[in-house]
Amino acid sequence: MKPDLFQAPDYYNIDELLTDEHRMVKDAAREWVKKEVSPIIEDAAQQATFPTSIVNGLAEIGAFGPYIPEEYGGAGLDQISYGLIMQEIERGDSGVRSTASVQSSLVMYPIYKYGTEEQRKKYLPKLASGEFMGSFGLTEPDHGSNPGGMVTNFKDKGDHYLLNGAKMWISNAPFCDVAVVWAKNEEERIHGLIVERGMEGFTTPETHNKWSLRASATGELIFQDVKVPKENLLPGRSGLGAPLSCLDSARFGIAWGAIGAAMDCYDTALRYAKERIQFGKPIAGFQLQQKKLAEMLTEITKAQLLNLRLGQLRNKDKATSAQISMAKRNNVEIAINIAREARQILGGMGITGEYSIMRHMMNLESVITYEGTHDIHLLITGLDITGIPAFK
Ligand code: TGC
Ligand code: FAD
Repeated sequence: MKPDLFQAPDYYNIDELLTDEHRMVKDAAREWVKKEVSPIIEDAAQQATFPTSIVNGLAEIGAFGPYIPEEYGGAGLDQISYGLIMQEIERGDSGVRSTASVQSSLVMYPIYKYGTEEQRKKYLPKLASGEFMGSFGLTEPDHGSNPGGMVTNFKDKGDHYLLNGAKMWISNAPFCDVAVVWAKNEEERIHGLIVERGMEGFTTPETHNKWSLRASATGELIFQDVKVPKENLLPGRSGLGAPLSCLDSARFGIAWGAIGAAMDCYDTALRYAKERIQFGKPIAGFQLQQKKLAEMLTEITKAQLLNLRLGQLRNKDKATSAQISMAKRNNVEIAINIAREARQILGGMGITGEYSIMRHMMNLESVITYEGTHDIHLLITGLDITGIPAFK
């Protein structure tokens, strides 16, 4: 792969709107990605392996629990810092950002928000340091967009719960030490349970042959009569709203992350277009290529502003789920379109692993599907503006 010469586009001087702490956090993550992710990520993706060597670094830049309070091992940062870290990591690779998103928003967040003090103390510091890796089990083979229909269930057996069922498409599953699993009790009410590797009857087979997110490990969570101690239930909230509130946090991180991937594609295409000579001049001098580059930068700039405003609202706890959906949907769509246009600017070179664009493009096919598909987010906006649900 070519050396990482990334220069971030910032057409509207958005950096000026950030605090010193935001800039410090962003720069540290950017430098770390250049040094530790860029040199190894193409090989990891080609070989379809999760690069375990980056776990410690992710913990050091605060990517595991950026907004979790420091007393539990988190970085104690605000939502904009969280977004900036996700943006920089996904600039390197969406799969690496996935690992951080799941660990932070889908494992640490529910334990912090809905767990007991004992659960927080037991799990959060280890998750923040990367000693423990976590996964989040909501999706099932027959229940993806409609998680409320889940059939994974647990029964009260007096001194423990007995868990049965299966989750599919689970990021980090093959190597997770703990899984936050959503299942129905005997009254059909959804609860979160912390399941630990080593519990009898709990297995995590890996999903192979993916053409997307190849540097992220995906798998299943299978529960066959797993005895889960009663103290592993998350008592703070039940019902579908509990896992969906975790998705709000993860979707917010994706809205920022996708812009990172888009920025990398734009920057790569711009540099290539200035250097590549055809018909006696750089292809950047042709109007058709300028149209592509100008439109990419316009969309990136609009999405950066959307993210910043959403971050300000999140900092005041005022962002609605529907606002987060709009940003996730818009930003992933513009990122995937930018990746496709950027790939064309590179011509044949665009399909090789010499450049990051094709990898981003393939990764974004997962990003536009997970955490709520593109169409589901549109329906969430539709519901918000009309008051009429069109899901069923
Ligand atoms: P609905 O009846 O609308 O809602 C059920 C209850 O939930 C409440 N609620 C929310 N609460 C908090 N945050 C949200 N975003 C919420 N959205 C809804 C709602 O108020 C209600 O509460 P209550 O008290 O009245 O019961 O539910 P529905 O069954 O009609 O479904 C709505 C729909 C389709 C929007 C929802 O199911 C949905 O978002 N589906 C998409 C599923 C999804 O996003 N799955 C993601 C799995 S995790 C993942 O992909 C991780 S990838 C990680 C990575 O690698 O980066
Ligand atoms: P389906 O729900 O079957 O949808 C298929 C198509 O039908 C989509 O286009 C969808 O938009 C459309 N559709 C569905 N319902 C409607 C409707 N009401 N109206 C209109 N169109 C509709 N899940 C987890 O729980 N944890 C994870 O860590 C996780 N990681 C993932 C990692 C990867 C790489 C991938 C690909 C997925 C991951 N997922 C995870 C699962 C992901 O959230 C689901 O794939 C996603 O929610 C969609 O579910 P589905 O694949 O079953 O598609």
